Amino acid sequence: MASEKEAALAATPSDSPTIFDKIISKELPSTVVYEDDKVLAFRDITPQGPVHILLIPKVRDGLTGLSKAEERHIDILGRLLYTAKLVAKQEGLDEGFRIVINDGPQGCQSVYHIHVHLIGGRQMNWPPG
Ligand code: DGP
Repeated sequence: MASEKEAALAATPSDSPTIFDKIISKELPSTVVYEDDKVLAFRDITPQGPVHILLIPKVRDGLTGLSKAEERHIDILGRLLYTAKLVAKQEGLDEGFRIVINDGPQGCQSVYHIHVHLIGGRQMNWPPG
């Protein structure tokens, strides 16, 4: 399997449907840890820590990545971050966690449906790679 970096460099930034649409529709199985009418949170298939969860808006509405955010997305962006905090608590990440939003090829984004990575359960390093 390609590395995350290779996958990101191979991905074409676009507004086309992504694998996450199939996860939202449940056509593709995933381990869902939180769901409401706006947000879906599920375990990442290539975890970078004991806990690695992706939080996505159920409706993408042009938000392929953070760099495409417009004023109408402010509510969903806030909701994604607030939900990440709720899920971190639910996962018992009381000692801390890392939130990541990769954007574009240099940011190592491979799926063009905005997503928040919630990673925890181990000591993080800084700076990131
Ligand atoms: P990014 O590189 O920031 O675009 O992150 C995309 C993430 O999506 C990456 O960590 C792997 C994850 N991913 C890709 N395909 C699937 C899938 O089919 N199921 C799940 N659960 N995660 C996936």
